[in-house]
Amino acid sequence: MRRVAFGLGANLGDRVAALQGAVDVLAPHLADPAVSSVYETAPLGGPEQPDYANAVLVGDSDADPAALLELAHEAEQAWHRTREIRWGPRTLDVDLLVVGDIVSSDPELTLPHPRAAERAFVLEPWVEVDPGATLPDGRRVGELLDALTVAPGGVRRSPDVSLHLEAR
Ligand code: A4P
Ligand code: MG
Repeated sequence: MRRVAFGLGANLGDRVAALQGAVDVLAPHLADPAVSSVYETAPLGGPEQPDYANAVLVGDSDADPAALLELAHEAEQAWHRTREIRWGPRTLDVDLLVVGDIVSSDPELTLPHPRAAERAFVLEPWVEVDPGATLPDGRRVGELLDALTVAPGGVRRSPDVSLHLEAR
């Protein structure tokens, strides 16, 4: 079994429902799944756009990376994700952050996710749900987060909403 982490993001429509929809598609394929709190985050890059809701889902899996990416795309399609503007607003974005210690530079599936290590909206929920998480090169997610300069209020935990895992 390999440790798998998915980054979830939404900034259009019912954002929490979209994140929950992704968890509903992905978590049944993971052993011992766990999901972070929901975070309210300032948009990074792209055009002017609304704040995102972000979360991270982790678990263990034997599935190969291509099958996990396929699941991520399935979850996005369930929310009618359209890809028009790179880094633009989206109803649901599901990124594969790591698949164990697999490293790949394939543009169709780059592992670990090339921008995960520099994004507080990924690292903060990730360290919450999996405090010991590391990248394949051994760097700890918590250390990467400590090394970032995050704009005050850029990533805020939303105490009033939470995602849930289906009873398995
Ligand atoms: N792809 C390659 N590697 C991966 C991977 N590890 N996981 C390929 C997922 N997909 C991967 O993705 C384009 C192609 O990347 C896919 O076909 C897949 O084969 P996409 O999701 O269609 O494009 P995108 O999301 O618009 O671009 P990209 O570069 O993935 O953007 P990011 O890096 O996901 O950033 N600000 C805040 N606060 N919160 C956010 O969640 N998200 C983005 C999107 C920008 N700003 C944000 C947030
Ligand atoms: Mg993406």
